[in-house]
Amino acid sequence: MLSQVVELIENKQFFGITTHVRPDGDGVGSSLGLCWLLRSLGKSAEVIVSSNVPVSYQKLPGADEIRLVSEIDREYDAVFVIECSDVLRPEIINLDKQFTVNIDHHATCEHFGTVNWIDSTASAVGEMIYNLCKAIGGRVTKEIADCVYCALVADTGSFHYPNTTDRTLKVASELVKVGAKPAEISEMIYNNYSWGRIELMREVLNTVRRDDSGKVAFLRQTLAMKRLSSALEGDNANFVNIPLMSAECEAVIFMREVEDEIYRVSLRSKGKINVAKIAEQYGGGGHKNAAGCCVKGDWDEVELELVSEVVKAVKKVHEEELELSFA
Ligand SMILES: [Mn+2]
Repeated sequence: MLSQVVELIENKQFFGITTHVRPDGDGVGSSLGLCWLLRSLGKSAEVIVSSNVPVSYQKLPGADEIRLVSEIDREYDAVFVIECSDVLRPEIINLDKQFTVNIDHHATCEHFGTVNWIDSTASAVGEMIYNLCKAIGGRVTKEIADCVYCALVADTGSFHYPNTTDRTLKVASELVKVGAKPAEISEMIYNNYSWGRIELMREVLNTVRRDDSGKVAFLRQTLAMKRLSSALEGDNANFVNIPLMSAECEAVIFMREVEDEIYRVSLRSKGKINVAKIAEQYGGGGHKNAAGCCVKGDWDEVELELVSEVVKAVKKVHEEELELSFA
């Protein structure tokens, strides 16, 4: 919990901070925000990750100092693990042998840390980093504000998603007050695509189909598409959200081939449709409206199975709503 995190920061000196592979805006923004906070308290801290930081986040203050590692290669008093369902998610060897501080806002997170602070009411880990800063009596510097604001924008889809609360907006307001520039940060995150990403998007969108009801869309990215475009790792992020922009579409399945017959699946939904439950059936997890898992097997067969699960979930919500309207 928060008080334990405050206490251990006060009692220790050398900190590592890491997040999951293929880090997103919350992973990078929160890690860097925490790094700046620790340094402002006179501590030694660095961010380590096992895969490249997406271009969109490379301009965040401190991003150029993020170290790419495959194993723990320094002595830390503690390593913060940001936004990870388990200790293997960062894909850093020997991380499990460290004193770890697990900070996450996913309810499905395992309590793998030596210390665990999970707040599933937070819109982003960024919101928790802000709370930590306040709890420890730190000053929210411009650097912290930029990084944490980026985390909030990324995880709430620019304050579009249902995880956006009055607290999220209050924190965002405080960050803007100390110097975070909303227009600049949004520009950095969203208008920063490589041309390779546009080319990859063209190929992926070409595969989009819908189920008979028209409510469930599915699309895929093959290894060949990735090879043919000049897209970089992380350039497929957010493709899953594109079909949801259609009024008819209520849920989306995006399958990305990572190896022959192995796919990373992203699931998105609107309203009450719970895709986290479906992801969990396949050993994954996430939030009600945004979840992911990894599946293996014949592409068409796996896709058919996933589509039928999601269609079932959509139907269930519509049936419940119908029942309510008669009640
Ligand atoms: Mn997050």
